[in-house]
Amino acid sequence: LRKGADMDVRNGMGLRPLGTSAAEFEQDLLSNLYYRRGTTVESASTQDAYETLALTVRDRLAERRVRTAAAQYAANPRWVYYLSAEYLLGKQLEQNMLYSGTDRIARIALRQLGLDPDEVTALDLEPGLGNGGLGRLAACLLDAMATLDIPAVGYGIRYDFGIFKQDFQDGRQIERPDDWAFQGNPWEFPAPDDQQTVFFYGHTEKDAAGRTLWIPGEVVFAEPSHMLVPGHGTDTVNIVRLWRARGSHSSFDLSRFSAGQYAEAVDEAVHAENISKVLYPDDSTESGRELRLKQQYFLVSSSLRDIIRRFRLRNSDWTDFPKKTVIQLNDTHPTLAIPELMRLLVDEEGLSWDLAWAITKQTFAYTCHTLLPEALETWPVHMFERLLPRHIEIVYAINEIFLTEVRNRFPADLDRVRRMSIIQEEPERRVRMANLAVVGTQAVNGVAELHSRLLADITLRDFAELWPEKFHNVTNGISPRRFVKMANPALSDLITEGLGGDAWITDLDRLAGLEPLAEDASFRLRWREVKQANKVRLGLGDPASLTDVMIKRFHEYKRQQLKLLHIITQYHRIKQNPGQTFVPRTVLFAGKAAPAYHAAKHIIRLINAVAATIDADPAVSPYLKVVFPANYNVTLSSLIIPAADLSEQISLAGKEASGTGNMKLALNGALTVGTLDGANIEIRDRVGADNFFLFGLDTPAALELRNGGTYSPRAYYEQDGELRRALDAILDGKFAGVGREVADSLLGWDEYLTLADYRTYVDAQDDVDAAWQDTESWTRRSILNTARSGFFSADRTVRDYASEIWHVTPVKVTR
Ligand code: HBZ
Repeated sequence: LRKGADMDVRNGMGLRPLGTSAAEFEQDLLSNLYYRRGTTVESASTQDAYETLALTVRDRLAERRVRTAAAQYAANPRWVYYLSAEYLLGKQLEQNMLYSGTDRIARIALRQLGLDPDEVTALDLEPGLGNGGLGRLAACLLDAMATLDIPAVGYGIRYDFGIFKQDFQDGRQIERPDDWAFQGNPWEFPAPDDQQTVFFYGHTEKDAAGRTLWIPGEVVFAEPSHMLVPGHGTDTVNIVRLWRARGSHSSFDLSRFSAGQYAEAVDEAVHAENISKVLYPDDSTESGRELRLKQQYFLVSSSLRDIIRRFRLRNSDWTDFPKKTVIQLNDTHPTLAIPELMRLLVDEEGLSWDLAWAITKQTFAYTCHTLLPEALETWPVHMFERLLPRHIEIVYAINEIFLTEVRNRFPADLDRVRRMSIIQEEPERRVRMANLAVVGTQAVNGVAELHSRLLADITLRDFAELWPEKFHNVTNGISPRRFVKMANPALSDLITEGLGGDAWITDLDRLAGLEPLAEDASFRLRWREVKQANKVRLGLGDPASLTDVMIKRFHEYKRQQLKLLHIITQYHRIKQNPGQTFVPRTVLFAGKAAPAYHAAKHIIRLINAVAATIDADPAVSPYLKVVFPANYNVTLSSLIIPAADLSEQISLAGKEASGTGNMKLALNGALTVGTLDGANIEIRDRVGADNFFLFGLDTPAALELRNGGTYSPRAYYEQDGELRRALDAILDGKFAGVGREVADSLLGWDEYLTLADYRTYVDAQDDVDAAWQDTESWTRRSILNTARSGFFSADRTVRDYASEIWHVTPVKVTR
């Protein structure tokens, strides 16, 4: 195919354009069923029907994809390459029907063929290739980049097993493998021609000319495939390219084969394929695993070779590389890209070290997603040098130049040099990936205002003192397509009606136009009706009860245990006051704990035990219900978020980098009860303090209390009768004898100051109950939450990256 042909490629190739009517769609379904699945409608299984539907929808985006590739190639623009070990893309079918405008005709066509659209679409699975917020953010940013016509490619790993499936057995979390692509994945385009080779292990040597050679000990192939990333309301269709590990042919051991050891002969190939076998659950106990480091290098090496291949299609001068390329590192997981680009430029391309270093630093940018010091990735030097013997030399060389700069700026400040070194010396030599990421990039950003400030003031303070201009804030955002339009169609229709058009879907600030409607009683009534219908859709029972949701990964800093203490307090109040009425609440938890995170798993088990106790108590259950559906994922979030009245964002101030669930819930009209943490602060600033239930210590107060050395959780326990009662109930085994570990940990050390925030939290919840009783006022506040949350669109986030960090401009795809 001639590159750069800027025309309707189908016509140019004599292909028939795909029709936009239901009848034409039906014809294409039949044709795909026959030619792609080799069957007919009479004998097709539901799986056949599903795959055929997927292909027929996909075909309708293919032409836009071809035109996008041609237009982007012709423009030879500056590209954004997003490197991320995780993507939580969510189900593809519904998205691609929406983005290709085929939702309605596809359903009609299926029915015409005697197929049940709901049964067929139910087979679409979610690729769970990520853990939580970081992975979903990557997907939201790709969506926004395509919507804004930014030439971009996402790079990631095609894990055979995504994030584990969560089940409960006797209230305990158990994990099952997520074999998501077992039946095949119809959304994927294989691209075997672009296969890359990745090396590991071995040693280095100097050749006669003094150049360093890496003699690797293992060779693995990286096989790419991609999924489409369509923009909304534009013709741009970008891609996310995912790599899968394949054993090399040379690893087929012929001598063993000849010796009759047939299966053993492929051992090495099988071993190599483990690299992309499974997504690591976010868990500090995994951080020593060599296979994880191998995964990271596998992603980085194959992606960089692909980026360079693409650069060379239109360019030849290396000094142009940073002009045409910006590589965004999604956390430290892809930070090996920095020494890898140095290696490629110096060892393979023969550039001078200085030129290579200048190019490298200009090319990369780094996004940090944490504040927890223990979450900053480090790797043992001995493991690093065994796996990547050339890269450790390059890291040492980078470190030497860097530390010279530090010494020059801060003479005689040995402690600073020790803190900033890319190599940690004590208690064990380790490579500090965040330090490497800051040193090797032109921009570093946090993901909410507070987070970016704390990065510069605390976590990365030494670096911000050295290079203040490097530090930025880009507040996270979410896709309004996925989390409003698709997740909440009823609310979307009402908004569109209220605003007199659907331009808000790609211009979320227009939601401000809803403000006057908050004063319109009939609009408020319809707003409530939508919320109620969403509760019914979720299947929670009484839609009049206040739906209180806490949906996120389980972590002690997020403080699900604080919510639990409030629930137990409310349980006691109801038990103690028979005959009194209470605001009926349904509390919904959802989320996974890392498999080896025992403290988080104890909290899960206790929630399930409390839920059962309440459920079995007829005096309490009319007013309080706790539900905990298993296996939280993007699909489940899309059902829960539109039904929520109250959003729990109760992390200890200074711990949650941003949060994005908080944004999704506010946009869908939930009011927040929250601390001054992460993006909660920006949400409250925008929706207004009257429409947000604030409680708890702020960051300076939390730091002071924690670091003051005098914090005594037991003192709070002794002073507060309701708190004591709640903890005693757990200690006394009132909830099936479960959860003593949780109470012990809170009374012993309480790392995240749960007991210190208990009283203001319970008081804030009393304010919530009071506010809920004024239905009209609550609805007004709900509407204002939506109307004032347009800022949290991922489109705004991407515009911020584009202007502040990437310096890229759109490439419009025309017909
Ligand atoms: O990234 C989250 C932050 O906790 C959250 O505050 C923020 O909104 C979000 C997007 O910026 N971080 C994660 O989700 N982190 C991970 O999932 C993770 C995965 C693998 C790891 C470490 C962390 O090894």
